[in-house]
Formats: sequence, C-alpha cells, structure tokens
Amino acid sequence: MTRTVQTSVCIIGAGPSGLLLSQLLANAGIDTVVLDRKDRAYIESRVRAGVLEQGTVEAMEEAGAADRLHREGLPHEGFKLAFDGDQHRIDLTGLTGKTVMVYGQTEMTKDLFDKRTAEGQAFYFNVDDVVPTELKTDRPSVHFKHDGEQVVVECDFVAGCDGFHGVSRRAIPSDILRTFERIYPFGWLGILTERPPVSHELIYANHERGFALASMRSETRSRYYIQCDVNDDVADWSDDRFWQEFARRLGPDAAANLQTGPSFEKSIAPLRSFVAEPMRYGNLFLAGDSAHIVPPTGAKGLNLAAADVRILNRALVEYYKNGNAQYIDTYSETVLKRVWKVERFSWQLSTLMHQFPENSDFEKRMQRAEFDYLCSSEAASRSIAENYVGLPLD
Ligand code: FAS
Ligand code: PHB
Repeated sequence: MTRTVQTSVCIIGAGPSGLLLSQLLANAGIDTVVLDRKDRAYIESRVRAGVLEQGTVEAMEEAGAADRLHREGLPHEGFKLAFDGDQHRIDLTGLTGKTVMVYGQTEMTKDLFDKRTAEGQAFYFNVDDVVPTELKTDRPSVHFKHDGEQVVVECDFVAGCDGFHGVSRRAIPSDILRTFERIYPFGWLGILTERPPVSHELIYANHERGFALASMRSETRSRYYIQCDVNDDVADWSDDRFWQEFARRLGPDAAANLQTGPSFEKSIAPLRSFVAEPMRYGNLFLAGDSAHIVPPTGAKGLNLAAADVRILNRALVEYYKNGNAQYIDTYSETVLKRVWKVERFSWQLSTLMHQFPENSDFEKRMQRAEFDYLCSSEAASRSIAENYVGLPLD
C-alpha cells in the first residue's frame, strides 16, 4: 500500500537549510513537505556552528524566527588572531560597519522547528530508503519508507537539503556531477563547558603545537577547540589533557583568564573543503552541506547554507508568484559563484592558522609573514573582515 502526497516543494533534510527554506517558502504561501532520516530531538542535539553572519540573522528575521536570537544572541564587533602569543584584533565593525552574532546552530534549529511546528508544517521523521525520481520531468517525486509505509511525494521541485551524507547529490548522474575536494591532515577536537569564556571575543590561535579556538555559546558557556590528529580517539583526551594543551596554545596572557571545568560535550570533527557542481539537476536543487563543505575555521558552513537557501527561496518565489523562471534557470551559476568565494576564504584562513605536518620551515615563515602583514595593513585586515561578516548574496 503506497500513500501518495501532493505538494509544491519536497524538502529532503530538516537541518538548518531545510527548515529555513520551508519557513521562507511558507511565508510566501508555498507549501512544502519536509522529511528527515532522523527525528527532531536528534537534529537539535547536534552541536555545530556558533557564529551567524548578519545575512543569516536577516534570514531568521525574514522567517519570523529571530525573537530569541535577538534576546539571547551576543553581537560581536571583532575577533582576535594570535600567533605564538602575539595578538591582532580584526575590528569587524570598524572595518565593515557590521557585526556577527554568537548564537548556536542548535538554538537556530530549535527556533525554526518551533516556528514550523506552530504553523502546522508536515514533517516525516525517521524515514528510510529515500529516492528522488523523475527529476527531469515537470512533476518529480520522492519515494521513501515511513512507519513501515511506502510514501511518495509528488511535487514541482525537490530541494536537496540533506547534508554531506545525503542522497540528493547522488541523484545527479555521475557523468554530469563534478566534485572538488581538499581533505586537511588534521581534525578539530571541540568541547563545551559551563564556564565563562576566556575572552569576550573569539580568539583564533596558531601555535607551534597547533591551532586553538576560544569561542562561546553564552556568557556562561564556552566552546573551545584544538587542532588534533584526525585519527585521535576522543577517549584519549581527558579534560585535564585538553585544558593543558588549550592553555599552552592560547599563550600565557590569553590563558591567564581561563576558567577550566568539566566538559559536557567532546567530539572530533574532520576538516575538508568540498564543492559539487552543478547545484541544480532538472527540478532538483541542492542547498547547504549537500553541495559543499568548508573547514569551520572561517565560521562559514551554516552561513553558506543560509545564503544558498535565500537565493533558492528567491528563485522559487519568483517562479510561483510571477511565472518567471529566470532565477531558477540561473540558480546554480549564481549560488556557485558565492560558494567558491567562501570556499576560498575558509581555505585561506585554515591554511594561515593551522600547523601542517608537511609544511617546510619556509611555509611556516610564510604563515608568520602573512600574520605580520595583517597586523600592519588595514587593507589586509579589511579583506579578512568583509569575508568574516559575510559577502553579499550576489
Ligand atoms: P545538515 O547536515 O545540518 O542537515 C542535513 C539533514 O539531512 C540532517 O538532519 C540529516 O539527518 C538529513 N538527512 C541526511 N540524509 C538524509 C536522507 N537520505 N533522507 C532524509 N534526510 C536526510 N558551520 C559553521 O558555520 N561553524 C561551525 O563551527 C561549524 N562546525 C561544525 C562542526 C561539525 C562537527 C560539523 C559536522 C559541521 C559544522 N559546521 C559548522 C557546518 C554545519 O553547521 C553545516 O554547515 C550545517 O549543518 C549545514 O546545514 P544543512 O545544509 O541543513 O545540513
Ligand atoms: C563555534 O563557536 O563553534 C565556532 C566559532 C567560530 C568558528 C568555528 C566554530 O570559526
């Protein structure tokens, strides 16, 4: 027995991309069905991004889901780069007139789930065997299993918001899909701890022992990272070992204010740069991590996903409201131009701020020279700042 469901846009994935797209389309009166292989509790439990560009905040405002973000988020006007103890502040607001908002992806996801649920959004959680089909026709469909029942969603468009390990990218024929990848020779070990942050602004540190990042989730909850071997086992990293390493890499001045405590989340993430082209195939549109991955150094992953969604939403609304397919037809070209610029920035900052095992003494000197140039050049600092606060949509 197959259950058939009709909708305008079938969204595969209920992470930030899928949820934001569903809300923005709903605001334009466009109905969607959203399906995810996990459930809401699992999706909300994932600890990921922590910094929102102004554009992402604007997207949440457009979605009508920004009230708590403005109440609890922390606007930041700058951050620090540190090299073997020397520090340089990137004055975001002085150089660009903009700020970034420290607000966890977990919270953003909760806010979007609350809003979608309050508006009666149709979700299918814990689905299996998702197969997008008929993508080159005017009425594609998405088949999947849910609660032991076979379901098919017939729609106008399929939005592939199912992340790096999803099925949407793989629905594009291999003779059409092109992928580009750089895998970094290290990972990030991240912890959460209920202790006030070591600094009121983020500190990105490159130390001879490796990279470290001091971030936060609130004025009482800190989020810290250190570069580690991607094959490390998180069980080998006791809190004491983490604190010792983290303090050494921050340097004595910055670490003087460090309040250590028990971690309540500890995980290791691999780092990669990845792009899939095209981001459209027939009536399938990719958005977010299903199409690209950036190393978290530039705080871009979530923000790049939100920018994709704003561009895709504009295209779909223009089609439904005015019958104009211009933005749909140029979606992949438009969005990829911005994706590659953000990939460049994330790669550049990762290359500058990490210890690479293969780096010769010359490359290490180049890293230090780049840092010294940033310290001495307002133009160089402005370049970092304008990328960090977020590039224009197009
Ligand atoms: P997501 O991966 O968040 O969501 C995809 C959804 O699709 C998931 O809920 C999944 O269950 C679902 N799905 C997958 N396959 C499916 C299928 N076959 N059928 C149905 N549903 C399916 N970004 C930053 O900006 N800053 C950071 O500090 C940062 N840190 C990160 C740390 C880690 C460990 C990771 C993994 C990522 C980090 N990111 C960071 C990037 C991250 O935030 C992503 O950019 C963001 O989650 C992208 O959102 P989505 O595109 O919605 O993809
Ligand atoms: C975080 O707070 O999780 C965070 C902040 C900035 C980054 C990466 C992660 O560049």
